[in-house]
Amino acid sequence: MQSILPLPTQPVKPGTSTGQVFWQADKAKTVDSYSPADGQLIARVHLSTRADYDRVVETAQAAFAEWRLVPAPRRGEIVRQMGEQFRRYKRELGTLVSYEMGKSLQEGLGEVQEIIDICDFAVGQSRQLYGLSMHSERPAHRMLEQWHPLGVVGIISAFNFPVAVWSWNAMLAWVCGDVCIWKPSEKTPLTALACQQIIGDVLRNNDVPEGVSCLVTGGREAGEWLARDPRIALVSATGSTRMGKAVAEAVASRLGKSLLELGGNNAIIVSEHADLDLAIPAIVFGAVGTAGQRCTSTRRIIVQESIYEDVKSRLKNAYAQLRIGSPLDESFHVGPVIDMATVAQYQAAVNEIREQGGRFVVEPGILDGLGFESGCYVRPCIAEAENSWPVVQRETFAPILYMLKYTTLEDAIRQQNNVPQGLSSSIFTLNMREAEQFLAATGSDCGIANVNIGTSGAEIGGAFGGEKETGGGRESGSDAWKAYMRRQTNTINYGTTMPLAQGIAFEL
Ligand code: UN1
Repeated sequence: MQSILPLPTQPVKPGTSTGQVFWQADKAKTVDSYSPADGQLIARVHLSTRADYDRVVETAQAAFAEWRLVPAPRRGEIVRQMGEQFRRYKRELGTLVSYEMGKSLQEGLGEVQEIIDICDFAVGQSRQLYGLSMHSERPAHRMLEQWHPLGVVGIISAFNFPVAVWSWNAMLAWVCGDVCIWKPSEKTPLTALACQQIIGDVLRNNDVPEGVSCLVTGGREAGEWLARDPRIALVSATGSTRMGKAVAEAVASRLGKSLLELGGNNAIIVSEHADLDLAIPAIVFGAVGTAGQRCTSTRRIIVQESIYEDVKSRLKNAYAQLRIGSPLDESFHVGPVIDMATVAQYQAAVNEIREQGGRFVVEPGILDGLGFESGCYVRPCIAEAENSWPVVQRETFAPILYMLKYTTLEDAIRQQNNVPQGLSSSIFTLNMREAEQFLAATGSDCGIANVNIGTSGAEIGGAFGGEKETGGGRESGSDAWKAYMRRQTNTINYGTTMPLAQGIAFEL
């Protein structure tokens, strides 16, 4: 399997993308990347030291002073060229994502497609960094708002979307005039380095200042450097709620800005008016895609009691057809989870479900033997459960689907909302009243609410993120770009008098 890609044989250095600045990375310490597909060590990446980090930030700050002067459409043109590079290397990068992270090759390619899509989006956005203009209450005055570049943006990304989530942040931040320091997950450092290489030529060819795109490697500590550092104007963090709370607290204590995209506990409501031919494949892909490790993965289905048994037997049939195996072999539907720690979490959740009295509709299990040597392959399973159980209330990043029952739609919506997280949700119904109730202010409380499609696989054009413990941030499309800029309100007096607002008289 190692021959699929030309993987580095020597430890790789993090740093800036054009390679002009090399960090004195700690040669004694490396971030080791193992493929969950076959358990092999596929790369050693030097760990950034605090001194490296400081050099990165200084270089980034100097780059910001220049980059913010480049006209936004010109910055967009550079991002357009990056999109071309990702088109060129889609197969190679998608394969590496699949190999390093474990998601199926199709999903690895899909992830690179998300990068290409956000590049295209950001190019258009570069000519649409619009501010409003207002009518002043004073005569011969004009009011408007402008959006200016913000500064250095720190991007903390998770293993499950090792490259796409970075691009949602970075491509927008760049057209907005910011510079980026990326700290990828320590579980997937190689895909991050590959991205830096892929855009390196574009940065060099366009004489982009060194430091516009930086990479630091490390775990929790490196994340804390970014969160605590007042030189980082915005910290955009994707990952667990626990991580997000720590980042939010550190950033808030210095009154910095954070953009959080944290855990989900996403449900699909299946009404008696659903078209089950649509619902079943959506549920299965949502629950087992990326081996249940998307923040948008379907974790719960809430099924109307009159069709509950029918849905159960259809899901049993569908799960029986699932083929588990190497993510790089396209005949398999489900690849491994990221590592043994995740397997342990899966097992702990399975035990807890049994202790609570949950019944498995599709049995769990850990696979071993030929093809499963990494120990990271688990069986997607379905358990009949209660929404209130602690195990159902928390996000287990594994392919475990909970089946819940409802009588009235109000009850279904109550169950759907009754979890700490608020990322994605959907309803399957052909009844227009039910669909609208679900989307109403009294309906789903999530950042994403869909009708007749699943919870995962959001397009980049919409604002992506969620409420409650999901963190409230919005990335990607719509007006998410505003988080990467600072807003300035301007009032201009072009008259010959000095009237005060609110009608205040102040005569000298
Ligand atoms: C994530 O899991 O952090 O909506 C992002 C989806 C993908 C992105 C998921 N487009 O499933």
